[in-house]
This record gives sequence, C-alpha cells and structure tokens, in this order.
Amino acid sequence: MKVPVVENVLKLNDELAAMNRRHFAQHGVFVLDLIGSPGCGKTALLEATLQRVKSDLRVGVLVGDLATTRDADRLARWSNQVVQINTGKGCHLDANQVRQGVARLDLAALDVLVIENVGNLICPVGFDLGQHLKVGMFSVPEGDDKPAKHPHLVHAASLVLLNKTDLLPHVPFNLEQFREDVRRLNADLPLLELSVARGDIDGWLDWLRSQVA
Ligand SMILES: Nc1nc2c(ncn2[C@@H]2O[C@H](COP(=O)(O)OP(=O)(O)O)[C@@H](O)[C@H]2O)c(=O)[nH]1
Ligand SMILES: [Mg+2]
Repeated sequence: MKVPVVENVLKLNDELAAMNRRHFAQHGVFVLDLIGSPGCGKTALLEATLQRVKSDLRVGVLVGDLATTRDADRLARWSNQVVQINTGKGCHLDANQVRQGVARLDLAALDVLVIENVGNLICPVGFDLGQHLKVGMFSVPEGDDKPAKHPHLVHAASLVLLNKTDLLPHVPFNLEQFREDVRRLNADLPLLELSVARGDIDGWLDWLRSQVA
C-alpha cells in the first residue's frame, strides 16, 4: 500500500510545521510564505522591502532555490538575517528545511520573516512550513490566466500580488479578467498591483505593517 507512506510524509511535515509555528510564536515573529513563478520579482520585492522598512520593521529572509546563493547574495546587501536553502531537485521548501534555515537566524532580532519559496506555482502550495500566511505572487508577463490555471494557490493565499504593472502598456494582459478570476476564486482576498521596478510597492508595505501591528 503506497497511500499510507505518502500520508506519513505529509504528517511528519505537518508536525515539523507546527513546531516551527510554536517557535515563531515564542519569538513573536510574523512569518510569510511567498509563492510565485521563477522571475515574477519575489527577490526584487524583498530587496526593495528591506530597504524601505529598515527603520520600523526588522525583516529577515529565508530563500529557497534549487541552486546558487544568488538571491541570498542580493538580499544580504540589505539585511544580515538572510539564509539561502538549496533544494537540489526539490520543487518546494518543506518544514524541515525551514527549521534548519531558521536555526541560522536570530529570531529575537526579527519582527517579520519572509520565506521566499522555490519559484513554482504548484508544489509549494500543499506544504505547510509553519508560516502564518501564504502570499501568492504573479506578474504581468506571465499572462492574465495564471490565477485561473493555478486556483489552489489563490485558495491558499491570504494576499495576492500582481507585479510588473509597468509592463501593462507593452504586453497583452487583460487586467479586468485577472482581477475577476482572483475574485471568483477567493472573493475576499486582497489583491495588490505593484511595480517593484518603479518603486511602486506602498500598498504591500502598508499591508505588511498592518499585519505585524
Ligand atoms: N519590468 C519589471 N521587471 C521587474 C519588476 N520586478 C522585478 N523585475 C525583474 O524581473 C526579473 C526577475 O526578478 P527576481 O526578483 O529575480 O524574481 P524571482 O525569481 O521571483 O525572485 C529581474 O530581471 C528583475 O529586475 C517590475 O516591477 N517590473
Ligand atoms: Mg528569487
């Protein structure tokens, strides 16, 4: 019987996620799991966030990628609380990897921890990491149909971001359709439209501050 094996793996992950969640609560750290395609701008958003919130929020980042420390190197210019996790062939982070990554951080020095998951709209959705909320991130060049084609992310998320709105005049993208699909899948879900490239991320920063408060 294969099914019990799969259930056991997920059960173990859930137990470790619950442990992570207790650990975060003990230190009063608010934790987000940021999920989006490769290249949608997750690291760019976090780089901008670290620069903009420096004075009022202490933000750390755990960043997952199959290979390289390139994202961590970019982020480490703005915070000394950054850890890269390389997953090899793994298409998502799991609670045990997060547990190991968090051991390298000083949680007492943080208000917020953002986990930048491996770029993928599918695999990360089903894995609890111990986060408080999942954030789904899309971007204009991916096309307006991505929420409709990845409904599980939209269901699981507490916030949806649409990045690269600066490209709206240059690529075919039906913004009304995108908004309508998100609304249809998860009626009360907040949707923030951003352009990290233009520094247009105020809505995100306000949301982040309100969640921590
Ligand atoms: N035009 C445009 N490009 C962006 C924006 N945000 C990020 N990028 C670019 O998108 C590419 C991927 O960004 P990155 O942060 O590495 O994405 P990640 O893979 O989701 O972490 C980089 O070349 C960024 O400069 C944006 O708002 N507009
Ligand atoms: Mg990245």
